[in-house]
Amino acid sequence: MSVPSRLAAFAVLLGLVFGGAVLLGAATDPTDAPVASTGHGDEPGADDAAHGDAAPAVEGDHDRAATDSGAAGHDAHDPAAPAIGGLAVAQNGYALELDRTRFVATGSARLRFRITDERGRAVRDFRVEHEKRLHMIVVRRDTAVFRHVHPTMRADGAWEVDVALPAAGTYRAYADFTTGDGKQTLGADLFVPGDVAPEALPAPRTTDRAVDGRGSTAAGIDVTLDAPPIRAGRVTTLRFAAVRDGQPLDALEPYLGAKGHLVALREGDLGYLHVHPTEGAAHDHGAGADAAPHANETSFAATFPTAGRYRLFLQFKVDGRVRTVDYTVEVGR
Ligand SMILES: [Cu+2]
Repeated sequence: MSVPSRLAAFAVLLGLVFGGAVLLGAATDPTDAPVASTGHGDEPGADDAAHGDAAPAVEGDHDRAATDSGAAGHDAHDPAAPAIGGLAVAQNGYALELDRTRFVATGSARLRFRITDERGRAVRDFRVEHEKRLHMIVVRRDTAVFRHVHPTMRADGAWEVDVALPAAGTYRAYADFTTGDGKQTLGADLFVPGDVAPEALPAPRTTDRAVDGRGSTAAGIDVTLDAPPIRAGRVTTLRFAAVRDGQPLDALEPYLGAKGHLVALREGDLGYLHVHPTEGAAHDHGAGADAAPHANETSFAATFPTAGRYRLFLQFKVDGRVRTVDYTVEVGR
């Protein structure tokens, strides 16, 4: 084949792959509104490739001290101490061991893994946190795909869960759990081979339309984020209010023991922030006292450790269905 025709064939192939990715995106999120979808719909340009397929992000441990407190105990936390997790596959004596890390793009991939201790034995003594013994978050490294699933543990300590990895790319899988040594968040990369069209981070905006587990926005629920200008290292209260047709929702139904569940990820390394609902005495640090007085609101206290952009994924339940909204926020120095 001549060089020009090879190029032409390549261009056609790119077009096919690109079209496929768009179709996949549409299948999981049919919204074409300019919302920060969970996601897809924002132009999947290749301009963001710089971090789309980053190498495994086992970073230095300058933040380790904040999370390395074995004596921290159950859900003990100091809101003033920035804590970021998920950057290491093994930390604090625990390791995340995945049976496999390569998958095909599919609606349902079976993840199997164990949490092991320093002797390589499967850990089985987990504490219930937010109603589950282990939470698993899976995010494509451009944050365009977000999953939150709850694996089940077999008697031998192996965990299993099905998760949809709808398009090619590198994904970060976080295992978020609590043991007698405190809260742990380990992370490992998953690979879905194929042509990747990394999406740019959505621009910051304060309102997003909720997507349900089927990718539908038909419920017409909009959630607005209200927060003061965010500064690195300071406790910030993030308040979310849900409306439908412009009217405040009557209630946010209990989800994982609270009115909402928030995941915050740092752009660049996908560092996983620990954020805490401000509702309920057990979690109330004062910073968010009476921060969520309305039935349609939920709020969290977060300390963003460094300046830059972060992605927020808020999940809540309305009409019996878990719904997700996402945001990009800028954190100043
Ligand atoms: Cu969970």
